[in-house]
Parts: sequence; structure tokens; C-alpha cells
Amino acid sequence: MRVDVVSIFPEYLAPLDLSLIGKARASGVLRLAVHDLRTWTHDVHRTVDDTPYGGGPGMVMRPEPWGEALDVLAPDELTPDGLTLPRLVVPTPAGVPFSQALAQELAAESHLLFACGRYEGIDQRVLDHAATRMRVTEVSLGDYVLFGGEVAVLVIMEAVTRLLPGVLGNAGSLDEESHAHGLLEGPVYTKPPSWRGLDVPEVLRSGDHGRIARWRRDEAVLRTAGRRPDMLAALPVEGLDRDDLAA
Ligand code: 6GU
Repeated sequence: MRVDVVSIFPEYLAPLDLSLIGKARASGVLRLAVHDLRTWTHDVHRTVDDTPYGGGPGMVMRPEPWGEALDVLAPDELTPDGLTLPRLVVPTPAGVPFSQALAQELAAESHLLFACGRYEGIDQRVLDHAATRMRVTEVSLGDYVLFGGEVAVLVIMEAVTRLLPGVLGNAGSLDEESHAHGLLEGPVYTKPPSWRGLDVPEVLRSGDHGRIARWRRDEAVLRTAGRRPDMLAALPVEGLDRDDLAA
């Protein structure tokens, strides 16, 4: 997968060199480049923002540098092998909610282009113009406001990278985790069997794989009911089994 990120704070994206994302980049599974938006300014002050039309607080990002950035990173001429334009992803609190399902969708793309806005956002014409030639998705992490899209890109890229083929050692861990089945994952334990007077639940040490699976399922349903009743309500009936309904 190819990924381009445009930001006025490229240093903010430095953590993308670390840990498993860094490893995916080193192995070539992920070809990621971070670009400074000010590359595409031409005045001495390298201006990227201006006051909002209609008045109000804060500043809005001017369209010209963004237009040039997108012209370079998403050129209109199709590549000789007929590759398509990137999917433009714009982090904003006004976007559609990010989710595991959207992470899966993005992980299936061959090229993502992230546009990190700051201040009150990017001039709407940038997105409207981009939408005439490529898919544009405005994404929100949740109902709170960040200074800009950079940290959201870290979050989104972490969720996406671990879904890329060959990144996770044990593909089974993709299967069992929270959200994969519409339930939160229940508690987990490791050695020692007793710690500060607290014991690992007996069932997990029983060796009875049927009982263990049933117990894990019950814990997941109970935890989801307590913390995320909205998720439980959204589970399709086929997602529940007869013994869930007993619990
Ligand atoms: Cl994706 N961006 C910004 N700037 N603020 C946010 C957000 C994204 N998600 C929640 N708040």
C-alpha cells in the first residue's frame, strides 16, 4: 500500500517510523511519505491560512497550496499500468465516524492520501474540486475536537497497517479481537496463577476448551452489555447464540 500524508507539521508524524508501522515500512508492505504543505507555497512567509469569509474566529486553510499538493500527489494522468487515483482521507471532527469497518475498507485500497487540516479547517473548494476526480472521505475519530488531523492520521494508520497482509505475525489475533465480532473482548490473564491474592479464573486453567470458549463468550457479552449497550443492540440476531440469550 502507498500512503502520502500532507501536513504543516510533518514532525508530528514521526511516530510512523516506530514499532510495527516502522517495520511495515522497512519491509516494503507500506510505502509511506510525509510532505510539508508549505512546499507548495510561493510567498516569503509561506502562508497557508487566512481569515474566514463571513467572519468568525480562527483561520481557514487557503485552497492554493492544497490544490498544488493534490495535483502533484494525485496527478490526473493515469499511470501506464492504469492505476487509479488515491482515496483522499481528510480527518475532521465533521467527518463520518472512524470504525473497524472503515479501517478494513481503507486497508483494501492501494493508495491513500491524507490531508491534515489545522485551524478551523480547509477551504471547502479543495474537497469539492478533489471530489470531481477522486473518492474523498472525511473521517472523525469521535465527538471531541483536536488541534489538527495529524494525530488522527496516526490512529487511522495504526488501525489500517495491522490489517495489511503480513504485518501481524498471528493472523488469529485479527480474528478474536474486540470489534471483529461486534463484541468487546473479555478479560485476559497470564502467569502467575495467583497474584496479590487474586486468582486466574479456574475455567481458564481447566484445559476444557469447550468450557473456556463458552466462558470467554459470556464474558464478552457481559462486558459489552455493561460498557457498550449500543453495540449489543446492533448485533444481528445471527450474531447471538442460544446460550447468550440464557446469560
Ligand atoms: Cl479526525 N480531526 C480533528 N481535527 N479533530 C477531531 C477528529 C479529527 N476526530 C475527532 N476530533
